[in-house]
Amino acid sequence: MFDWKQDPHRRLNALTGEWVLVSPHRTQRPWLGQVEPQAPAAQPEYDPECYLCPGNARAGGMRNPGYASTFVFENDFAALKLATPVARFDRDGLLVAESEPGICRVLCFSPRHNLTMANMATADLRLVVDAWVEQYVEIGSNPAINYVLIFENRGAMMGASNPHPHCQIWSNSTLPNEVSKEQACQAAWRERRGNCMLCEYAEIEISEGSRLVDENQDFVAMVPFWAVWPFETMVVSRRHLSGIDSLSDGERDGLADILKRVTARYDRLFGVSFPYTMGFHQRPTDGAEHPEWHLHAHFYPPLLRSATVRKFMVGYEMLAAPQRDITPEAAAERLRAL
Ligand code: H2U
Ligand code: ZN
Repeated sequence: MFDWKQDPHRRLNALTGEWVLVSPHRTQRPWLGQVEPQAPAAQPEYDPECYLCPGNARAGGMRNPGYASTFVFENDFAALKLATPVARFDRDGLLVAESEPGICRVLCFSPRHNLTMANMATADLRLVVDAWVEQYVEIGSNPAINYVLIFENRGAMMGASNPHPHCQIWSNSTLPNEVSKEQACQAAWRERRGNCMLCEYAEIEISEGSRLVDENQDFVAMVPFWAVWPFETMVVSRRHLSGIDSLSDGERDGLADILKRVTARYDRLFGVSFPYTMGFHQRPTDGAEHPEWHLHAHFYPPLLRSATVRKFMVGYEMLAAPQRDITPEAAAERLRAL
């Protein structure tokens, strides 16, 4: 008899159409590889060296105002710029390049250097949600911009340049790869079944329960059936919404609450400020309605078995397909218990 808890198998990611290899029996293997440095000790409330703290100087000579809640500024090292001339290069369909206009901003969640989503007050996180909505709408209304990606790199392990609570917003005119895969799968689903894929998926997760991590009246958080990262989670709105701009007043509070719940569980898992990359997937801002899109957030945390041992995406992952050891159900059970 095949044992889904123990025997190797692959699972389909319905959102991207890609497969992930699950090898639960490998969790027992020893580790003599790289050990990550322990996260630095507690941070001060204000760091005179921090380029995100209120009143401090940034690179390029700008100075932050003495802000009191959230603060948005144009990224001084923007990866994309609006004033990019149109250009296209194509040599025999093999060497193909295109100019790409865009807008990049940084959003500070709080003036306090030492806070994180997990330990911010829910009312203050709600102000962050409001700022996300405002940015999504404002940047998305630019005719040159068709996709707005809001994402947070948390922790040095995930490449965050600074512990000060902040996220980035990168927006551009074409659909980025990950978004494009999710759009194709959601659109095909809607075409075939006349329904929203993530509405149906969330219902299955709620009724099965084995991968649920947390929930409130507006959102559910689960380790997705097809999770790649050991403690990956996905936060999905209960109501069918194509974008963050359709959240009701109550749902904005609900989003703040679920984000705090999920990140607080993460922090309790290994007793450290948990590193991750998180971000929102939602409808492109190309003016179309996009009923196939269902607002959700992905959390991709790198830690595997302790605060100092991380998952590497190398070898088989780089050359073949992503692979995980601990099952999504086992990961969800641990997060649920915290
Ligand atoms: P990360 O921690 O996710 O790298 O985000 C920090 C961003 O802040 C990064 O994109 C920008 C970097 O370009 N930045 C400024 O815009 N001004 C500065 O003075 C330093 C960093
Ligand atoms: Zn700071």
